[in-house]
Amino acid sequence: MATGQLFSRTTQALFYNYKQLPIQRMLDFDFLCGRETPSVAGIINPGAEGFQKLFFGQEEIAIPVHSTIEAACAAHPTADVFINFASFRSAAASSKSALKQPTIRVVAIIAEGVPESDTKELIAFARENNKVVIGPATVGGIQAGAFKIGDTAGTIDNIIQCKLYRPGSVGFVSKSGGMSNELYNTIARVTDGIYEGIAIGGDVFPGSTLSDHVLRFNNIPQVKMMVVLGELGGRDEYSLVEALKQGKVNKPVVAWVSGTCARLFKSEVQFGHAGAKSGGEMESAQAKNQALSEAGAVVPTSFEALEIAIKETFERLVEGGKITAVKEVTPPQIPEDLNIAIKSGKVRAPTHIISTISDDRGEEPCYAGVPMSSIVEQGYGVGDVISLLWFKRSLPRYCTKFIEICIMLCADHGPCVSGAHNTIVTARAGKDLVSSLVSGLLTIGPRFGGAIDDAARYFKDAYDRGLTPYEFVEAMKKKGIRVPGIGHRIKRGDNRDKRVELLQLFARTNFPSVKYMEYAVQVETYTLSKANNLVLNVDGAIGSLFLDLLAGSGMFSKQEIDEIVEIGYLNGLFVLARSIGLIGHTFDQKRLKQPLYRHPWEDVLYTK
Ligand code: Q5B
Repeated sequence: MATGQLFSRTTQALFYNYKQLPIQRMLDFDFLCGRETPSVAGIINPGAEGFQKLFFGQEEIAIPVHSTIEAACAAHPTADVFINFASFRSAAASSKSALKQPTIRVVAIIAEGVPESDTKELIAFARENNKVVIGPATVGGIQAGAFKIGDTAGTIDNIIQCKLYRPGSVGFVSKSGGMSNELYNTIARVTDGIYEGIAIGGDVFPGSTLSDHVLRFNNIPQVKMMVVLGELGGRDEYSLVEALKQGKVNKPVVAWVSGTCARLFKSEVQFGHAGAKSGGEMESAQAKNQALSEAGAVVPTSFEALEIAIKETFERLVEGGKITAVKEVTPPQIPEDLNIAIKSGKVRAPTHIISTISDDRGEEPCYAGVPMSSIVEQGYGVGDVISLLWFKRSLPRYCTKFIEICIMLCADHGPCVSGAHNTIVTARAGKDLVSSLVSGLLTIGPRFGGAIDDAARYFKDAYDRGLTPYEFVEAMKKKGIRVPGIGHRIKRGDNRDKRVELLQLFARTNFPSVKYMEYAVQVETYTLSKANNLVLNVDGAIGSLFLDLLAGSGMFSKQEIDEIVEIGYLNGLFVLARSIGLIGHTFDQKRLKQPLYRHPWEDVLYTK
């Protein structure tokens, strides 16, 4: 690298704090310039490690993510630029750590509001160790056709328009990052373009100054002229005045200090940057412009005249044979991101999922079109939420109340049932909540709790076909199928299940019709005549009563009822309800610090 040169086409950076967009913009710039290697070698994301997928042209690449600056520098010893996207709170500490790394040569600090005392310390450390700090409060910088810091120069369209994908002959340094974009454009219009552009940042104490960069540009053979954009406030421009006076700069400098309007204000004015404050006379834009002009810089009469001053200076250099025509290249097309192309209507892409029950894209999530705020404000209960998410409609209050009763009654049935037993054993094996819960849930099926759907299917079919309970039960027996919803391990004809009685009472009081449930009761009367344990169980009660809810509420077409029964929605009630109990059993075992469960030998029949 030539003296003064900060970057090249092979420069690689470490990027501190994962920010997808500026990193992707750097990689897009690389691709545009025809770089062979990505300019971001690694990302430092404090506390996280792994890889981050990003695009390099059309190809996806995995950029290593490191949890510490030290680890990143050790892994990428040739990456000598540190781009610091830390917040103002941690920018100073992380920049200092980076400057201490022997591999890091340049540190760019993007954050605004870094305490001045911290910046001064960083500047002193960088000077002692022959390192360069750009910023704080900077957008960064760019070497055309070679390397770009973060968001410098904005969008790809702007970079192409400003011809920043290939080097020109102008070295540009500015305090303002925003104005840099403006000047990249101007310079591209009236010269052969930028060689390197740096925004030093608008703080009172910039890590590197306007004159630091002008003197550097003076040593870069490809830079034939310099453009400097200063601003009112501070005395940074006077170090450039001194350098010019001392003859340290032998290439033409076109300069403008903005903020001449400050005089129109009666009192002191603070402009956008921390350092841009109309202070004493020496710090005024007028005084600085005059001093620069007297020192030999080309200083126009106004900002509007800056473009013509740059143009004339450039043309003089061309006429004097100091600048040879730049070889124009056509940059490759950057593939457009799919989401941007879709938004602009340029392409269409098939979706992979259809969803009809909820939408979280708007201001607030909606369940079946009902916004969350309405659910809360209108006092909806869990039964209403189930109506919306399972049945995609708001059901009448007696229906949602029935759903809630089902959930409350089925939430638990003691520690001895299959599901609770599995959950308890799993929790005692030291497994976590989800594992304990699912091991219990997995027992729900045709024998335990999961007979609601089949009960609804068989009772509906038998009732709709007009079968007598006798015909129905005997036909099932012939097929070798146990009647779903009938029978219980502990409940008997003389020891009814209270849950069934409560559900029946609620439905008889509130439902317009309970024809399916009455049919199930007649089936029970017949099965009880065969054996005392063949009661209508909780699954059978819910299955038959849900048929009544579907048929009697007037909210479902016949086709919809058939579909609900066919798909099998109703076991969901038991699954949902029993999850409450199984979670409780998990907590109970953990709270009681129960040891690993081992089934006693005495309880196993060992036989051949
Ligand atoms: N027999 C539930 O059986 C159980 C018959 C039948 C015709 C029937 C059994 C069954 C259908 C599935 C069902 C939900 C396995 C139950 C629940 C949630 C729970 C659980 C809890 C909670 C019980 C004795 C004789 C045999 C059988 C005959 C039995 N059921 N015939 N239709 N349905 N039901 N499940 O007591 O001639 O001697 O060979 O499969 O609805 O899970 O609390 O525990 O909240 O957690 O073991 O309430 O009924 O009877 O197998 O010894 O049979 O009756 O064919 O006849 P058992 P078994 P035979 S609610």
